[in-house]
Amino acid sequence: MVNKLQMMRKHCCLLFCSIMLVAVSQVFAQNPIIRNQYSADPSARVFGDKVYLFPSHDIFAREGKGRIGWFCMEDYHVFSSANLTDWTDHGIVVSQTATPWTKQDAYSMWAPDCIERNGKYYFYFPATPKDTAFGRGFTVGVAIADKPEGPYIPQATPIKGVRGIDPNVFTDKDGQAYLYWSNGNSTGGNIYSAKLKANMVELDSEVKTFDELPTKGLKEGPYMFERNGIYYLTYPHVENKIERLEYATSNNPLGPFKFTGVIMDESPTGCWTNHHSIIQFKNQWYFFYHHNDYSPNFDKARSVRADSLAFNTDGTIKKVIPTLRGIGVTIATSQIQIDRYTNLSEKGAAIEPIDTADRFKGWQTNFSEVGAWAQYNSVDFGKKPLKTVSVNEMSRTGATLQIRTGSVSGQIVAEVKITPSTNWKITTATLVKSPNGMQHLFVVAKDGKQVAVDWVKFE
Ligand code: FUB
Repeated sequence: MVNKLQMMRKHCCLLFCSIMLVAVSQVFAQNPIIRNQYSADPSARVFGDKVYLFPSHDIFAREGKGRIGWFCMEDYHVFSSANLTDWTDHGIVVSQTATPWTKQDAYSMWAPDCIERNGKYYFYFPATPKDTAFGRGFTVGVAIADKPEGPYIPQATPIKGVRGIDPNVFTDKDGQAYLYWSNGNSTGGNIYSAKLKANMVELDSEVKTFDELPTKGLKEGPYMFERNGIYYLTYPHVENKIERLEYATSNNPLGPFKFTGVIMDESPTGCWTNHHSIIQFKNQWYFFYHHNDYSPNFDKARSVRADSLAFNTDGTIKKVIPTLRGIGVTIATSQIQIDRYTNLSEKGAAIEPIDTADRFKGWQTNFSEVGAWAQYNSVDFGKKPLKTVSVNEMSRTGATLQIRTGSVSGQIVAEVKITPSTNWKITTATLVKSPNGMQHLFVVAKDGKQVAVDWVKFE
């Protein structure tokens, strides 16, 4: 009875926190796409006319709370977006203290997934069970909701027969659902799968081990999808020193699979893990993954990114080259963060954090040479003429920036004359020509005097 009451109290508290967060949290486009907290292991899903994102939630361990220097996660948030530019944080949906079977102080709520079946939403998550009868290490549980943003009610016990992490659920065209997961260590380990019963919380077959995948080096984070009759089993794998994202293909969701290629190379700056999901939304394929953008010195505090993905005519996947610009259209009247650039001149333009003590404040673009530029693609100027452009800037010497569209030498939209200052300020200039429709934006240093730009906005 006491336990039941405690659980109810925890659920109410969670619901209250979630409602509070829904009211205040809106996060924006470009990479990383989640900008109000650390986020990792993104599982993106299309439900109705929105994309929902179910990531892990990295926090920092400290004395008595998790293992210092290691992954530390106590809950999950869900995010959604209708345009892939504006992301709404719906708050905490599942936490270790509100789940009956999890070890309450394990901080091991690793990579989750979510899937819809018959109007119910099934959220799968790995965690350490408090009762070793459910297995040692990690197992996988389910929480169920009537709406993608919750509230989710965790099942009393984890799924029987699953040992490991990184659950992923795939439903085939015939309605059969499959659970995939991984279990391993730095020297190896494997990816597993089994059919799920229609209730989505019990296995319905023997567990299959994908022994045909590369055997050397850790494999984890499976993500399965089907396109034109090809089943793609995609997964992070340590082929060299850190994880890269690979895929294997088959004509059956349970294999056998044939290693087919690499989707994303290892992080050039050394983020050890990567973890991804792949969706098609409004006729475009997207690739969600993570990188330690806000925590360059500690790669267990990660952030979700997204880029477009494309296929070759033979069904193989084109390698995804990570970008800062990411996905989604940016409205010209919003604050355009040009530090999330599409391209940057080779010399005289550099990106730096605004505040190294608080990376969530974002980045700035520093211009320091004549003709240096930053290119930012897919800005929607709409149909109505715009009159001004404002630049949030700081220049000790004063400087002149040109705002152009199309190319570095394209139409000059405005010249912004910046006066010297040691503080951030907003300088506004009148447009000489109002762009319309979708344009690529260029910010060019006309005189090469030092100037830092936070954002650019049209009105
Ligand atoms: O986020 C913790 C673990 O790191 C995930 O479960 C793995 O896939 C890796 O990203």
